[in-house]
Amino acid sequence: NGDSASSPKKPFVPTQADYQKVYDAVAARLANDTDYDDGSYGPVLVRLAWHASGTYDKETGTGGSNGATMRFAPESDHGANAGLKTARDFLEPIKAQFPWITYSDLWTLAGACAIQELGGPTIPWRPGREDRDVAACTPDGRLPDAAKDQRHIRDIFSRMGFDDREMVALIGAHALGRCHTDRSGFDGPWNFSPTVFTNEFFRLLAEENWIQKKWNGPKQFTDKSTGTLMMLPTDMALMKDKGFKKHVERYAKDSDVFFKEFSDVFVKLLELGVRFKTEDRFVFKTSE
Ligand code: HIF
Repeated sequence: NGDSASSPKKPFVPTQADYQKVYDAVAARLANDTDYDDGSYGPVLVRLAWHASGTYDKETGTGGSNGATMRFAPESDHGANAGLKTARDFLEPIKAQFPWITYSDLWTLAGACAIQELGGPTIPWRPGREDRDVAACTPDGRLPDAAKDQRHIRDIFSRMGFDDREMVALIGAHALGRCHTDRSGFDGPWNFSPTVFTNEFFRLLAEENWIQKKWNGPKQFTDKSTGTLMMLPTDMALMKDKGFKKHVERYAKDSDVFFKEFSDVFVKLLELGVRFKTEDRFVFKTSE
């Protein structure tokens, strides 16, 4: 029969082991390329995965992590996406090494990898996203504006299908990374260890004294004790709103609860707008 003759032409169907190889390649690049920002590309990879997913609109089913349409203008030029070319370029050698993975799977896998490699919870992940062309780019204005308040947070994140608790849990990811004046206009990190995933964002938000920063830039807040940390107006809004504040206090007190609830909601974020063929998710092994 023709089985053996035709088998070399069979399409390559990647297994969990193949995706683990992609994970390992991203993790190795993170470990080797430490000459960037605070020593890691991890935070900007998390931001790429989130901005690729957070365009989802549950009413129309448009946007979300399917598509990877941020490869194209106009979406790549949306103000909210400033600086994310750095993250996309970082992943190009990985895409070249594993050409079978879609960009949309790669960007979300890299976000999950970064959370795990920076000491966060495991982020179970599944493949199945398809890349789309420029026609699928979402309109500008779907991602949040940091200058706004709790009403805006609820508007934007309920459009994606999240409730209050999930919104607060997600925003704990601002433990990672920093703001850049040449990207968003804001400046500085949220805590003292911006390359380690912790519940510090909540502890500092709840316990520090935050005052408005005196400068020529957009309105942001700084900690009274050192003047080196920052909070965005949207971060501060979590303390002004009763429905949000109770979760801030819960997460500030209990890192385990935050890790568990963050993992659940980040998995949900990375899957917005995707029709998967499989229920099963992979749990990637974190590097040593
Ligand atoms: Fe961010 N976010 N984010 N964000 N974000 C920035 C940076 C990061 C918002 C605004 C900003 C989430 C929600 C919101 C990360 C991850 C997540 C910056 C600075 C701004 C202005 C960009 C720059 O100048 O480089 C707003 C208004 C949000 C809704 C309230 C998510 C929950 C926290 C969904 C999320 O996961 C990460 C990581 C960074 C750091 C990027 C870096 O380059 O270090």
